[in-house]
Amino acid sequence: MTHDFVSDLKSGKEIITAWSGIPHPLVSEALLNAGYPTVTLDMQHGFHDIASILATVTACKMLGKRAIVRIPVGEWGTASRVMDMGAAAVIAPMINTPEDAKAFAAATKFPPVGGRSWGPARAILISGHSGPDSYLPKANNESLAIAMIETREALDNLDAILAVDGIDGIFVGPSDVSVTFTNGEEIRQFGDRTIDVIKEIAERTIAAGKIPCIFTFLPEQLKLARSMGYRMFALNMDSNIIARGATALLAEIAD
Ligand code: 3PY
Ligand code: MG
Repeated sequence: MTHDFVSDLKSGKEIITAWSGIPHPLVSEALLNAGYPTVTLDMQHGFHDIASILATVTACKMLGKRAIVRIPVGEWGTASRVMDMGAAAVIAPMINTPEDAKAFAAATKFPPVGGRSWGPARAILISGHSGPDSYLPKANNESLAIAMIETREALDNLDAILAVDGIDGIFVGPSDVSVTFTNGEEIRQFGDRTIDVIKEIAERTIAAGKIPCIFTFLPEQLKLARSMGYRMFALNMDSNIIARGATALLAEIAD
């Protein structure tokens, strides 16, 4: 049985995704073995590419789990390709306008919601459907298109973005929110100058009936976001987790 985190999220449950920028499936395997229900493979700032996505989606399936992919900015063709490879969800950064959101939904959802081109032989295999006739009517509902809100322009357009058919959730990037809302003056995730923005995005996303998601670095940030209503969280990333583990280990033997 493959764990279906998409229906968990859609039914109101909370999900913590591992976050991977190191483009090797063994790293994601280690994180999934630690207990995360899914892993997000980052092609924007992490170093995953199409080859590592293909290999890591397979590794996830081997462990009975599905993967999420964050695509680079504006790469709608890549959104379709990772869906074809069997990603269960796609996160698109820097969605600033309803036009961005429509292009993203068009790449990830089949008609009548979007315009995703047909070619999901491998996605059918990974999703466990018996064939095209079973996959086609379910694919749009069994996948997630998640739009990142990270700028003032995006906040100004939030209601229009939330109204786009096919956009299932909103993902807040607190680093970019800090940089853009302070006009480059500070990088302080969950800082005093942006905390109200983060709260407002959750409220408006929940009011629109969509899934509020966010990146966090620290457990206390995750708990704060949870108190605001967020339901999907990244909690730090593979490279930092390795570095923190190494630092803690070395500290244990230091004089
Ligand atoms: C941000 O915080 O800006 C992100 O994109 C999280 O990865
Ligand atoms: Mg960002």
